[in-house]
Amino acid sequence: MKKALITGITGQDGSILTRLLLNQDYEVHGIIRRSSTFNTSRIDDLMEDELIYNRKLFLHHGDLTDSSNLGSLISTIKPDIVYNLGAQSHVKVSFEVPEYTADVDGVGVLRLLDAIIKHSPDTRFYQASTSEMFGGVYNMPARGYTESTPFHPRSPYGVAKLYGYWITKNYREAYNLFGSNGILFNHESYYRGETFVTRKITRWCAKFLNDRSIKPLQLGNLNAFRDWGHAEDFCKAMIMIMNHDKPDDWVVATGETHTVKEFVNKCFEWMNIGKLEWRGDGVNQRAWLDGELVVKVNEKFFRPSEVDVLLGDSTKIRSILKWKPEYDFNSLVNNMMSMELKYHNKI
Ligand code: NAP
Ligand code: F7E
Repeated sequence: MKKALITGITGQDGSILTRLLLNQDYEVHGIIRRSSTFNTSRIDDLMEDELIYNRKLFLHHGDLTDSSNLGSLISTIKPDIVYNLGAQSHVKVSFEVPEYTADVDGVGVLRLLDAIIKHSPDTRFYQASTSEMFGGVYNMPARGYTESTPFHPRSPYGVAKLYGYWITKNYREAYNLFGSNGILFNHESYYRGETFVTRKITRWCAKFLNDRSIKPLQLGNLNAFRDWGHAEDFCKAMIMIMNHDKPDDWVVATGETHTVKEFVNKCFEWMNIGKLEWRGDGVNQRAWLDGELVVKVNEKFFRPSEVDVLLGDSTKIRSILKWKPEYDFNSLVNNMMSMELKYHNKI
């Protein structure tokens, strides 16, 4: 039985990856942060399953800012694979807590790598790198960003993640560590955090269907383009990356890009309650449905510097590892909206 250790197990990707690995008979260990309220809602059902089905899922307190804790976890668990998914992952928030973001998303990677080299050098290491390292319109090839496009991060989050990317490559070259970077473009699901734009929209829509008198949906930059995929497809890519015979860097993306406004329109299409009428532009954009204001821009959601366009070219992982996403933009929205409706009483 293979052992995997996941940082960020309570997050969107951590919880989805855990399900996939348990189904492949892995023993899964996860690092959780101490919190004054429960923070394991995305994996609580798996903990119950673990008792019933005798699956091997173990949670340990820890933090990417605590090297002594990481050292003792690596030396006692000696995992076959570490998936480093833990991060302060919100781009806008990274402008408010830049030093903390650098500590967790940048230096945190170094702490973990160092613990592996000292206590378990044969452990394979996956680093959750991101399309935010590319930074938007800079040098974007026509078919999208590839593994060889130069980086130009546009937020403290992107800059911190770039350190994590390079230190993983450096430990590969310097110590022969099996360390791979998955450079993942945006991926979403019903399990996405509520303050990321897709989930914020689908969640509002489910509430709106239930009560047409709720306040309008307030968003920031409606014109940003994102290459949105489904988190389940992307977590499958992580496993393929770690099962490959050599460490490498991999872009994972759908190859389609859409604006935030298109995402809103698609959700309204799914609800089948009429077409939005958009008026104005920039800060003054608003959308109306049957004469009622339903969407408006609020500048408080703008970022000091924005990544305007993201599009990924994942030819490498598609041709070498035969990865292919099951979801496209349409089926992603369908899946998120139907899950949201299914569980809307719990919102
Ligand atoms: P997420 O839902 O925000 O989850 C982040 C996880 O990191 C949570 O489990 C969180 O714990 C944990 N965490 C935060 N600070 C930590 C710390 N100091 N020490 C240990 N753990 C900490 O993020 P996600 O969407 O699943 O993304 C997973 C990873 O992929 C992240 O590294 C993210 O930056 C990266 N990424 C995501 C995307 C995407 O589109 N989703 C794309 C590219 C890269 P709590 O639950 O206690 O907060
Ligand atoms: O924003 C715009 C916003 O916060 C997407 C993280 O997982 O993916 C994610 O980062 C776009 C941006 O994701 C609102 O300005 C408009 O242009 O959902 P988001 P993100 O910043 O792309 C990357 C790949 C990661 O690695 C990150 O960890 O939508 N936008 N209005 C809004 N964004 C938010 N959050 N809220 C709004 O109201």
